[in-house]
Amino acid sequence: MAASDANPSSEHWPAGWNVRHVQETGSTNSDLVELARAGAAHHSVIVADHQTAGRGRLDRKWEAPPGANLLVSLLFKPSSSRPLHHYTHIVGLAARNASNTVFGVLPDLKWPNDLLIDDRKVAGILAQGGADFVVVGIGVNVGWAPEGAARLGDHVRGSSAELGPLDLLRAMLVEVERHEAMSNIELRATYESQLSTIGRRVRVELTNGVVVEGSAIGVDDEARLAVQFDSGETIAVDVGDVIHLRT
Ligand code: BT5
Repeated sequence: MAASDANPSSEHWPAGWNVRHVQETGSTNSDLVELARAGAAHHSVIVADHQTAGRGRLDRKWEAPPGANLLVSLLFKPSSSRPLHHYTHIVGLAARNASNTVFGVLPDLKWPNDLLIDDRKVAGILAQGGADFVVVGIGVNVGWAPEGAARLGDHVRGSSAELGPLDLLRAMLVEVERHEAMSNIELRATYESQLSTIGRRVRVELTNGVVVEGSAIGVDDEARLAVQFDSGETIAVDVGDVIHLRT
């Protein structure tokens, strides 16, 4: 679907970001991947009030009614030796910290990049890469959540209840830059220290449908989750759905 621009006159974004705000589109990720292939610059951003074909990972859907939530994609064209998966960590960490700055709510970070409140999903990330770029899309439930998920609005206190998705984005962009300024080593350490999955008992549904259970003991250089079975054997999980089990 062709994107229609929202009125940008009152919107101020941090310097260095090229933010396009649209009322409605199919998927901000699909739009930005197309723009990236056509030469869009590092730090191009598309934020939508509504997506008619919002995408999750593994061809799943991402739902949100018009105007309720943050639906945004960010383009990174790294020039350094930074691994592309670091950008998904940067966006996850930035969204977590910005939720705290704007709404006073600090969600848990679940491997690889979901944000949770009380073990319910409040945000999800979808990264799509090209040869020299990565588009990181994130949906954050601000005012609406589907059954079984969480929204920031239920946990906000005081005047920040009047703030919305674009306020969250503004704070997020500042946080993204703060994390981009970190060295690879510092970023990895920050990610691991904030990842609530480490040390938890987890159930992992692998992409081939096999379900395994064990303890999450760490993350390796490729950001794979190390899961140790009760037998002592360890596997590295690349892609999969992780559920934190209650102990
Ligand atoms: C994700 O997928 O968590 C990635 C979501 C990325 C969405 C953003 S929005 C901006 C950008 N443009 C896009 O088109 N996408 C990105 P996954 O882990 O596969 O989770 C998807 C599953 O979460 C669905 O199958 C539903 O069960 C559930 N779900 C759908 N909408 C949700 C919501 N608003 N909150 C919580 N869970 C949701």
